[in-house]
Amino acid sequence: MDAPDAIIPKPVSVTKGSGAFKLTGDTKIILVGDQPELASLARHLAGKIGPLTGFNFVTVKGTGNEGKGNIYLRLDANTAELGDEGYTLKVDGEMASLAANKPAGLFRGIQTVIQLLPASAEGGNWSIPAVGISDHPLYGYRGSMLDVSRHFFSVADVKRYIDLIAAYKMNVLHLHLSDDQGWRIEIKSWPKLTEIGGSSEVGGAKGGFYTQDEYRDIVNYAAERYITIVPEIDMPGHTNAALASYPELNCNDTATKIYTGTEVGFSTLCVNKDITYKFIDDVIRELAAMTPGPYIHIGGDESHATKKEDYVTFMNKVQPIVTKYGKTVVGWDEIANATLEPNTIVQFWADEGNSLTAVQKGAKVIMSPAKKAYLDMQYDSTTKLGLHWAAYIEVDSAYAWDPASYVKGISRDNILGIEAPLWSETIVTMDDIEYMVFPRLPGLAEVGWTPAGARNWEEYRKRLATHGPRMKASGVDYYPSKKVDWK
Ligand code: IFG
Repeated sequence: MDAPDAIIPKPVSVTKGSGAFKLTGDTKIILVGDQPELASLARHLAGKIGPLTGFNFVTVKGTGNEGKGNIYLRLDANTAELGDEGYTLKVDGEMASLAANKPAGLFRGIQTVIQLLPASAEGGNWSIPAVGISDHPLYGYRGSMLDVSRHFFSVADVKRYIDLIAAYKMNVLHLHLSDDQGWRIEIKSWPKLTEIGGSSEVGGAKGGFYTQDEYRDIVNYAAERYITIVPEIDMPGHTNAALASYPELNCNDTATKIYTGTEVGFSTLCVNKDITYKFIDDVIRELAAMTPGPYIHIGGDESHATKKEDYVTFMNKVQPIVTKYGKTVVGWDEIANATLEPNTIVQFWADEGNSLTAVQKGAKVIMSPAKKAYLDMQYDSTTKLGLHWAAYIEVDSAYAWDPASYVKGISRDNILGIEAPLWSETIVTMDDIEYMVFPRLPGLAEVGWTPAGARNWEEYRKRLATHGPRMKASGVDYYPSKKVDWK
């Protein structure tokens, strides 16, 4: 299978030409236009194909008429159908030209250019096959979630994860920053949240947390890859780390114990105390101030220790706190039982009824069905890591579904996009992350990018097979599923 046929996510249209554009030590990256983002995009491209080819790609500003032997980056496509993330790529025997409406589109197109080159030096042929591509995503929200609460992961691990999902054109990383076992983000007005709440994790190791500067570093790193960070503070349930940090947050004014197990549904903030909402206001204020993205996720799942009417009261009081700080609320599907603020987004994970309620209330839905998109689900009963309460999810099952017909009554227009969560009860290292996330994530990225009518497992599995060498070249310790004839 040649490179233009093996791109993941599958582009909207690919026309193969004859010949190829040979990269040499003289190949320049020419910036056409004076938008400031062009330089950092060129640095990203050179940073990827320079080490690969051994060439030092010089970047210069130009007019687009510098002739053959160059790679052109331009932001003048002005093609409505490309939207904010679409791009066109034209490669003939003499040059390559990438164009988009917006910088994000050029960044997504650069991922395609990288996939048109061999994955490693063994490939040896530094030519980009002649091709005409026009491409743009189906959904505007295509993400993954890292649970850094059950087990804490370093800034370096999170940055690596960002690199890995950026290669498949994902544009959101949802960070599950708090839960029963750990509070992972510094809140200056409530310092014990990390001093105490960040001091442990599942299994009792030392846990950890991100200082506000480290969080900003992650946000900036993601933004350079046109990935939006969506921070989650789970509430009113999944709050033991906060309840262990501050006695006053508990209805009985007694701090709970640090929890290092993996049970769920036993904790709740004290819904009837004023200090609870002062606490939430302080947390959301500080979090919003360091989060440029539009969303703050307030969790809302598995609040089994909160009376239903108290849960509704709580959610009706908390949503305005988020919108007051200029952010849009996201919540797990149980939040649909509250009165939803006009723009609140509901993330479907398990209860189809909740998600239908959300749609009936006019909310957009993020599709994260646990039976398809939960990356902590074991591949099969022999998988050493992960859980299987929702399903065993092999590579084909994670791919062969359509968000727009998965729940009767939820159609394309109700869907903001898709997200693949990785819960970390059983996930301890970056290797564990890579083993559970790959090779399922590329398929989920395609579910978010490529229309269902253009997708089928038998065709996709052949493309995925050629990405084995790519994952290996990136040092990704992926699960070698038997469903794929790996190259
Ligand atoms: N459900 C819980 C998660 C995690 C997960 C493990 C949601 C929204 C089971 N809530 O998924 O905290 O424990 O698969």
